[in-house]
Order: sequence, then C-alpha cells, then structure tokens
Amino acid sequence: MSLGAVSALAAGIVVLGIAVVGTAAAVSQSPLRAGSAAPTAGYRVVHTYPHDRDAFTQGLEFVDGSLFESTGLNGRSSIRKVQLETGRVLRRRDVSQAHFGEGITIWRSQLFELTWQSHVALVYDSDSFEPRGSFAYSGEGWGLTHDLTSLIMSDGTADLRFLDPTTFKERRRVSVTDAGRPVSNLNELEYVNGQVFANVWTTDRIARIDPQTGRVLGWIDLAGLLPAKDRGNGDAVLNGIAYDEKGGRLFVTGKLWPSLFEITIVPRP
Ligand SMILES: [Ca+2]
Repeated sequence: MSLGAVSALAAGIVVLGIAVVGTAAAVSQSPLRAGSAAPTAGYRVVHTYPHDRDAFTQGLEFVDGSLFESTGLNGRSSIRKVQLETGRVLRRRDVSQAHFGEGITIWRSQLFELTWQSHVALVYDSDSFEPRGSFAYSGEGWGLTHDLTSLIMSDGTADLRFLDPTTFKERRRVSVTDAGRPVSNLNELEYVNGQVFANVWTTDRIARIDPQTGRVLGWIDLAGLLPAKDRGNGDAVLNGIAYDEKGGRLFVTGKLWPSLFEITIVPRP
C-alpha cells in the first residue's frame, strides 16, 4: 500500500467518523421529536471496483480482507468469496435451485445464508463453504448482519429480528420507524459502529438505525451512484452494504451492477 493510499484510507476513516459521530452529537443536543424525520446525508465515491453484473446481489460482507457475497434467484443463487480489487471470484458454492438465496453474515467461522421463502437458513464453514447445517425460521428472509452478540435479520417488513447465533432463536425484535412511521422493505443490512445500516428495497436510500429503539437516526441518499444507463432492468436496485471495520471503509453495490463503490458519507448542510 502506498503512502497516498494510507492517507486516503485515513481520510476515509475521518470522514465516516465525523458523519457518524457528528450525527450522534446532533441527536443528543437536539433530540428528534417523534414526528421529526431523520436528516439525509449525501455521499462521495472514494473508489470504484468491478462487480459481476450477473450477480443478483443479496448479501455483502467484508471479512479479513475479502468480500463475501451471496446472490439470489432460483437456479442462480450462490455464495462467493470475492477479491475486492478485481472482482474475481476466489471461491464459490452454488445453492440448490430449490432456494432463492438472500442475506449472509459470517459469525465465528460460520457463514449464515438466508433464503427468501424457504424458511430455512443455511450454514457453511466460512473458509471451505462446506455445509454445516441449517435452521428454520418463520416468514421471509431478506437481509442479515450481526452485532457483538446476535445475528440481525430483516424480512421485508419494518422489523429487525435479533437472533441467537447458536440456535437461531429470536431474542427480540424492533420495528424501524422514521417520524413515527414504519419503514418497511428493509433489505441488505450492515452493522456499522453501533448502528444498523439497511438499504430500502427499490430505493437509493440507506437508513441508519438505532438497534435499541429501531428509530432511523439518518438517511444516506445514494441517488446517482450508478447511472441509469448502467442499470440493466428494474431489478437492478441498490442492494449490498459491507463495512471494513479495520480500514473504516464502507462499500455498496446493487443487483446486477457492474460496479462496487467505496463511499464516504457527506453530511448535507
Ligand atoms: Ca452486509
């Protein structure tokens, strides 16, 4: 890594840090009333990387220097380990066409994968992708991430479920609201510095959610990130958030997108 890259990395950490900390400070100094909508921030692209435009992205996570990605659609679902810089698929395991793959997260060397309507979470060894078991759950499976103690799951509604990683049993759930109204269609998730980031299906927006209360603390508006000409069809929506905790880098992509972006959050005046 060059010195310039180190500087850019440091700048990225600072920008993201300011955005998150600054918003938290603003909230504490001027608490949002129940009817107040959360503020909206913009973004700046730091790097653009190649992304498999045949990947119907449903899950994205960055662990130990590599991206992990899941793809959906029956017969096209897979889990993948991907080299960030090149988009090259380093390891791949196809999923039975009985399942429509959804969100993934890695917890202690286990990769958990949700399925859309099969009511089953598939578990793999995160290194070999060898199957390690499965868990049943009710409702649909959409996005998945984890905090320090629980898996966190979305299901297409405004609810987030917090699950025991060893049993998949639900510990608690919160309903996500902004201005007192439920925010449904929460899709791909990422746990970032104590907040749950969720992109909202069919929109260009990411909600930053307080995991205790479910309240939206802020929005990130990613309009314009991928030009309309690069979106193949109506399914090609924003879906995929990954956070490099050590490097402070935030990555986003979408279904069938040709690019994956590192972005920083830029507060709007
Ligand atoms: Ca994610």
